[in-house]
Parts: sequence; structure tokens; C-alpha cells
Amino acid sequence: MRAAIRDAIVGPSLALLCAAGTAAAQPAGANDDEAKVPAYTLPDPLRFADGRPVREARDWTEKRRAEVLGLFEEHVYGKSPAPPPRMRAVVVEEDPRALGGLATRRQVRVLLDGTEQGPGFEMLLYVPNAATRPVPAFLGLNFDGNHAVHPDPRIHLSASWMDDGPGVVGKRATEAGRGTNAAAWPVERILDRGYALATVYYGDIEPDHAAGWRDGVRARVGPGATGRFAPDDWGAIGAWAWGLSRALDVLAKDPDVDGRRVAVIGHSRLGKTALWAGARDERFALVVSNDSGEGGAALARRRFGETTARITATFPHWFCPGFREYANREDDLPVDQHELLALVAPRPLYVASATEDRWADPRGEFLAARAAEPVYRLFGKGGLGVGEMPVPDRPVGDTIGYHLRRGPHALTAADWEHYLDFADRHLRR
Ligand code: GTR
Repeated sequence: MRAAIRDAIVGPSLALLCAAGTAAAQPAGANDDEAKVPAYTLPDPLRFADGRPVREARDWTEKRRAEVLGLFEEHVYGKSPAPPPRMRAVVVEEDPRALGGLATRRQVRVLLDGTEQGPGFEMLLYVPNAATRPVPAFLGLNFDGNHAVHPDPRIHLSASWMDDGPGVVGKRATEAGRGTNAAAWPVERILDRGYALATVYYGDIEPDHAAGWRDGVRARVGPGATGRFAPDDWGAIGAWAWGLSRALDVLAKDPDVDGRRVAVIGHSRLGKTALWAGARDERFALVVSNDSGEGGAALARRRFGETTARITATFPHWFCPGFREYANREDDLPVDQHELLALVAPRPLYVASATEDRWADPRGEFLAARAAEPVYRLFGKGGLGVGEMPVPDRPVGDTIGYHLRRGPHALTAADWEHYLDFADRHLRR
């Protein structure tokens, strides 16, 4: 899988330290032993900052939700700016008979300040021709450029900075990169099931390296434009998630897409991003986190696999600068990741793990989903429906879905089947 390769590339310290030489294995020094998980107490999502209990859905919607969101902004992902007032979308390419007639393809240039010279990104959209429009959609950022999602030769090659990988020469995409990430994006299957697919290369929003902000939206929009970041200013995950909301702005206006039925999906660091986007922006009707791990669905306090110390050292640009203060001090964090999941409530949420992806702490992801259930219950919504982790490849859950796929850290066609089934249940009612 491309993502596994990327782990080895983007996480050099991880690759170097990997005892077994694979991204799925645990680096030396990382805890891979359930018996060594420290005792911990999770913060209670159902208690206001002043200690009073949250008793009903209204307490959550009117007050507690904003408190929890504020804590994540202040301590984890940073504060994001408002939508840019002069944003404009231009359809730069369209084909009503794409993929042999299966879909309408649209490539949309999103100009964040309304100008060609300003920051922006390109969204690739496929709408199934056989389905009654407007259709529900999946929206997700991709790792390797829109052109890597499918071999379709008409997809524009990304021109943005790109880390080394298949088809990348001198940090730029080439023709050889076409379709190289197709295994993670079963486009025809998604279309056959009646969903549109929209995707954006995350590097268009901000290149994924420590100095990437200089060439991304954080240098042009919001407080980071001064070049100085306060402890609670947005990091790259904040920027990418904000970009997802801008993509949704555009998607919601597309006549072929039902803006009230857009699911946001992401894998790994982009799973963290999908969760933060879905937590912030309640227009996302459904949220999918695939193998998102530390800083995503996994509980930080377990310190299993990747930890706060490790992630802030390897990827200092992902979170708000203040998050670094919690390296080796997870118990002092005013939140834990079950509360990020709870911010999706009462909307449907799907968390998925993979058996070999121990670095992402599958059990910590499952337990976070379970600890989000009380918030769903406030709304009369069922959660996972099980107390213990299910056996591999057997999805569980009602409004919170979960599965543990057999295999490595990756987004696969098998994962998508479960997401499509879950979306059928929740977006087609
Ligand atoms: C790893 C990182 C994880 C995960 C992954 C990915 O190197 O430690 O947190 O985000 O990268 O995004 O592929």
C-alpha cells in the first residue's frame, strides 16, 4: 500500500527505529504491550467545565459541545479562521461520459481569495450517471494527488509539492503517478453504489512538512499569515480540515450532490483530519476515520504505540504549538480523543482499525468509540452495541460503527464496503 510506503518516507524516525523494518511494527521504545498500559482516568464528556452534569441533549448542543470543541482548539488542533469571504469555485474541466459513461467528472478549481494567484486547491468530483440526483457523496483528502486516485488519463496532474513516492520526481508529480493510489479509492464501486466521490490532494492545501505552511493556506489566511504562531493557532491538520470544509462549501452548491448527505472520510493522518473536520463542521452528515491512531481516534492516555511525545517530535507541524506541552503528560490533557469522537454526535460516526496497525493502537481506537457512547445516548442513539472488541472483519455498531480489518495500516476496498453499507443505513433512510 502507498500509505505504508509513505509511513516509511514521511516518518523517518519511525522507519529507522522499526525493529522489523515495516511501518506496521512498533519502533524500539514504543509500548506494544497491553500489560504496560498505565492506569488512567478519562475526562468525562458529560460534565460541564464548572463540574455540573450534562443531563440532556440540549445541554450538550447548547453549551457542552462548544466547551469541548474549545478545548480541542486550545490544546490540540488550534483555532481555524472563518471561511474566506471572496472564495470562488471555477469548473475547469467536465465530462458527462467519464469512465466509459459510468460517471460525470468535474474538476473544480477552488480559489480561496477569489484570484488565480492566491491560495487554492483542485477538487476532483465523480457523480454516478445511473443514480437519481442529487446524490449523497463521500469527500476525502488524498495523499498522492487526484491523479493517483484513478488511472483516468483526464485527471489533472497535481502541480503542488509532493513527497517522494511512486511517480514523484523532484518533489513534483509526473505521469507515472497516475492511479498509484487506486487501491485506496475503489471509484467504480463507490459510483455503482450510488455515491458521488469528491477528493482533493492535501498538499494543495498545505505541503506536509515542517516548513510547508509557508506554501499553504496558513501563510495566506488567518493568524499564521504573520509568520508567528501562538500556542493555540492552527496546525497543518487544522488547515487540512478547514480545506475539507471549503470543499464542502463548493460541493454543497453542486446541483448533482446533496449537500446534506456528504460523508467525510480519511485514512491515517487524513483520518485525524477527517475527524477534526467532522467535529468542527456539523454540515458533514457522516464521519469516517480509517486507522487514524494517535491524534485521531486513539486514546492518548493509553500510551500504546505512537504517543503524544513521539507524534509532536516527528510531525511538529500537525498540531497547534501548545500541544507539545503534553508530551509525556497525557494525563494533564484537558481532553482525550473519545471526546473528539463525541463531537460528531448525534451524527453517524465510523471508526476502523487494522490488526497489524499496532502503532495506531486499535484497542485505543475501539475504547475511544465506546467512551463516546454516553453522548450518543443523550440523543437516544445506539453506539457500538458491544462491550468488547469484535473479531476481525466483523463490523459492529448502530450510530457508531466499528471494524477491525485483518491486515496492515491501509485504506482498502474491504474497508470501503463497510463504509458504504454504513452510509446506506444512515444516509438513505
Ligand atoms: C505515521 C504517523 C501516524 C499516521 C501515519 C500516516 O508515520 O506516525 O500518526 O498518521 O504516519 O499518516 O500515514
